[in-house]
Amino acid sequence: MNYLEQDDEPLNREPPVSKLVSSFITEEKEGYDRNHGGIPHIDASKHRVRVDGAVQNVLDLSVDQLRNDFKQHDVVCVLQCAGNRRHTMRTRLDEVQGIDWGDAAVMNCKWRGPRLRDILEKAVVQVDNSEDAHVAFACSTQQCQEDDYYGGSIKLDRALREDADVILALEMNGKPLPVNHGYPVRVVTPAIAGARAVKWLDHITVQLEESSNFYQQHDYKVLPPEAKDSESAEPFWDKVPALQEMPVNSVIGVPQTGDTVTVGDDGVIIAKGYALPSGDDGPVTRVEVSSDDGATWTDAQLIHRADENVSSKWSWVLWRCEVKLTLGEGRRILSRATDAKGNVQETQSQWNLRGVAYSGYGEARDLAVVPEHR
Ligand SMILES: Nc1nc2c(c(=O)[nH]1)N[C@H]1C(S)=C(S)[C@@H](COP(=O)(O)O)O[C@H]1N2
Ligand SMILES: [Mo]
Repeated sequence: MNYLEQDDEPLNREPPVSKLVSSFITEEKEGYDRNHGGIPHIDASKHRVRVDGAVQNVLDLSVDQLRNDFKQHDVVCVLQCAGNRRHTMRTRLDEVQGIDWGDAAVMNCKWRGPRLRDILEKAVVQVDNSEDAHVAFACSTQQCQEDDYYGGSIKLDRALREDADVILALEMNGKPLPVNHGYPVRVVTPAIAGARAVKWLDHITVQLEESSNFYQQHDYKVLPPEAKDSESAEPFWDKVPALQEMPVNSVIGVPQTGDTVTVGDDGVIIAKGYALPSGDDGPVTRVEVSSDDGATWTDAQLIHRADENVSSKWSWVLWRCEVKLTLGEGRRILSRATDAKGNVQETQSQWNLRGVAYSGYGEARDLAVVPEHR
């Protein structure tokens, strides 16, 4: 048994967003944590990832095999909880169910490991049409709050697409995965909601249905507005698709709602934030900022970090922008992002019971603007 112990309480936390937007690559200690159960402590030397289902060769891969028998691939990508920005939906639109995430349930890291497609190639997938099939991931050692293991799935054709960069990550930012982020191996599915990036991965199944796990079927879905409470939501869970790709988004990290900001004679402050592309349509190509409730917009400067041989399409951009504000109380700044395919961030998202995929304009409200020298 490679399952040693499990911390009891699910660890859920996010850093201050002002801190998050100060570094293009999110350091381990600044990364958010999202867990539906305790954190398993796994002995990597005994750990195996089983690959089965609609495959010709069932595989039982050790961590050494994952590292040595397959080409290692680097991906810089955002990992974002589908509940990121839930607090904004809850306070700006209406009450929702779920952890009260601010704007920092997201991180941009460099991940390294074998491509899932290379592993599936070795297993030899046996399905007539990859468009109708799924790849399910599981961590069978993690007892969760709503199910007795954690699991999720993505479409098989996405897993097989070389340019979709789905990997089984063994490293984060050049080091072995930290225990809380899935040591010794997790799935990394660029542009797809964090819920499918299964940590402490021990089982991959090629199958004709989606994962039957609670977190695929009964959570992480954008329910229609008619689903107003748990009871009225019930009939919709089977009908609404599982959330996969996340929408174009941007957030203001500095200043924050309620801050007092100091301006010189020019009335200018520097606003900073991050912006995320929609699904496959990255990178973000434009971020605009407004200090007059959206009447006029100024282009922000985008900060990328090019990495040789690594696609820039999955990562965030950080942005900074000089913004002119008038002295007084109740000032507001807005941000909106556009990605390479022309998807533009919407003013507000539609309310949904679970408060997922919020992507309305970034906003810093109730700013008090005071002069530098009084
Ligand atoms: N085994 C397992 N994998 C998991 C989860 C979990 O609870 N257990 N949470 C998922 C969710 S909802 C998110 S948003 C990401 C969070 O990853 P992190 O904790 O490394 O930030 O992991 C996903 N993978
Ligand atoms: Mo999540």
